[in-house]
Amino acid sequence: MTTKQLNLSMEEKTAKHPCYSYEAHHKYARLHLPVAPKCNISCNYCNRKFDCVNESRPGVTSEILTPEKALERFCLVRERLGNLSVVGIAGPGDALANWSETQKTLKLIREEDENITFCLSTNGLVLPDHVDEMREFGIDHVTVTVNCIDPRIGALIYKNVSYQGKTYSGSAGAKILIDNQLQGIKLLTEKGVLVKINTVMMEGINDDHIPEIIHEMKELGAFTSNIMPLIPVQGSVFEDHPPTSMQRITETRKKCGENMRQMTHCKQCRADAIGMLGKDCSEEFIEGRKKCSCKREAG
Ligand code: CLF
Ligand code: SF4
Repeated sequence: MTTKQLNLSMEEKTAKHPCYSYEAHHKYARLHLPVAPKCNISCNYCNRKFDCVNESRPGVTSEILTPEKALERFCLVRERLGNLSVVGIAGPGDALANWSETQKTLKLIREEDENITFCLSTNGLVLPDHVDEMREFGIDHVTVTVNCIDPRIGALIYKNVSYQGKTYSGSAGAKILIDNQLQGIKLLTEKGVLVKINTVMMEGINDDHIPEIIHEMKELGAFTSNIMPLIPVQGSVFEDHPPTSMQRITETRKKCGENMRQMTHCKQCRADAIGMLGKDCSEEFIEGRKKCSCKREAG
């Protein structure tokens, strides 16, 4: 494939993705299928009673679907929403820590629909093990949450990391996570996958480090960056940490924007979100779901 062809196909993929394209988020809908409950790391800003904070507004809990139920939901949503362009797996834990459920779901949907775009969000711990299979399943948009590239900073962010049957803490755990994130991102971008980097900005912890992260991500070929505020969650290690000010977020996005395109319209959606960003219509599809009255926007 020539560079020109690669660029063209990237543009085509992006044009209808509501997170990767600012313009698309006014026109196209995404469907999150909550098939991934387990997680293999423990972030200090997480309370595992709720959805993964790396992609979600804290304090919501999504129901878990089996792959078969997820297929049913996909068919129903596709029938009713003419503008559905993306199916995403974003928790409520880590999509790759539940790879058998994730892959089964995507396989069932691909048999039903050849064209829908697949999107996946992960903390990246086991990313290098899955890149080839992810490509086979046609996953061409992947979000990796990278909060630091320095294990000493990681030791402040991650309580522990469970990898290959052992649990690591402190900078040893953070180093395993970071090394695998970097390796996995490189493997993905080499295969033409559009990688988005989510970063939770924690004042006094990784705030001054973020431009360095984004510089490294650019070197690895990442496509876009989404810097999100820490929203302290009750019951998490960081429950008393100050929330990140939107002014700091805006300043950091501006600085990092010199290096990589910045997402500014993230809505920190729940793991079972349905519809256009900011216009969730999951209550039409999920029994007992009340319309979300939360007006909070991350960007
Ligand atoms: Fe979902 Fe995430 Fe894919 Fe989008 S969300 S898996 S990239 S299809 Fe989008 Fe929601 Fe922000 Fe995520 S607004 S939380 S960035
Ligand atoms: Fe929680 Fe997500 Fe971190 Fe796992 S990756 S501990 S679900 S915030």
